[in-house]
Amino acid sequence: MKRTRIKTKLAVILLLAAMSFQSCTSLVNQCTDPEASTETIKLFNNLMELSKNHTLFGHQDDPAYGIGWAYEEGKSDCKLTTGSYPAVYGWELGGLELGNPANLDDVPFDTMRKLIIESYLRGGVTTISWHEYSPVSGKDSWADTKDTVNKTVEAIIPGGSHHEVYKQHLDKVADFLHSLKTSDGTMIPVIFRPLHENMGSWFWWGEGHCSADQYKTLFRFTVDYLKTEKGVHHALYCYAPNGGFATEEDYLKRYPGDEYVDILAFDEYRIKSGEKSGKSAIRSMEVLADMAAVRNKLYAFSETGDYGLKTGNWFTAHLLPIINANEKTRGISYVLVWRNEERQVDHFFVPYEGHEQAADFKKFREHDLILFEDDLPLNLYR
Ligand code: BMA
Repeated sequence: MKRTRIKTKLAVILLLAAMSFQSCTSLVNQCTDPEASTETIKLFNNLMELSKNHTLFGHQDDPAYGIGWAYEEGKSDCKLTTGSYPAVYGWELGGLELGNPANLDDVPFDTMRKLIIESYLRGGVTTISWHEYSPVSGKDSWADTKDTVNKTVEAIIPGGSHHEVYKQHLDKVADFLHSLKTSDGTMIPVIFRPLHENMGSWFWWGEGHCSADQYKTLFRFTVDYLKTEKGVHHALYCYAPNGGFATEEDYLKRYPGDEYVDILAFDEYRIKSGEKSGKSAIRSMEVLADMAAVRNKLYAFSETGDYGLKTGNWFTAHLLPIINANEKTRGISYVLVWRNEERQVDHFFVPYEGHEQAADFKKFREHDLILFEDDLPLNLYR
């Protein structure tokens, strides 16, 4: 049913596209990077179009490992329970900057690259986060953030004592991004989401550890350096503070600026429909919807999930009603839940095969609003 409806919609879209072809053959670049690659521009434009009626579903590390398996060709907890891979794949770079062969969650970067290329060829979307080890102490991004002011940001922005080390870290990120290409040399677009959850203080770039100006300087430097110095032109930039903001003013406190952000997003966990947490998430999406509309940006729910799925039917009874609450919430381009990691008790966010919420998750996939990879009505890069 769902697929037939989507295909009918696609036929209408194609017809309209064909009708307007003569008057509209040039590609309009709405990304912040004036030199964005064709595929990146198309990804942005297609997500803009799709998000009018749909929300793509994403899962962190999806084809790498799940509950009871790891690194098995073609496997995915999403696919095992719903029949399809997710439409969006989250990946994490933490550790790359140290020259490690695998990230902080033991995902080898070579495998990550291979899985990113494969998912791109299937039509999926890549989003990348970076829990960067401190360029000052070399410790992980959570270290020395409790009860102390961690001055890493001050030290790594231009003029700071460790600015050169930060640049070396970015060089490694740029090298990895440049390696994401198909056999014909097409660069694979990525949604890069650095310096996230910055309104809390659990990471060294968090609110308690730097001024708003220092944070903005760091974000801007990061984007400028990747684009201008390193020639990265296949990235969309996502700004994703933790949730809980109720006004545009709150959201903009550490916002680096419209020229630096393609996707306005936020992270918020353990949301329950009808409760304070659910209402707060709806409010945050409404704020983003209003801001995105006037700025011509995408908006997204960049991280969420119910740790260990303790809440019954979380996908259809909580997540879905929240993102389906009204026209503004429905406009989010994608929602991503975190990883299924069996080495930590209850550290999973999508049901695995045999889990009691597998049927509910399948029902979630079948909703018209939600798109998994097999439901995508068009190639996002064409
Ligand atoms: C956190 C947890 C950690 C992980 C980190 C980076 O939320 O999943 O186990 O190391 O994200 O992926």
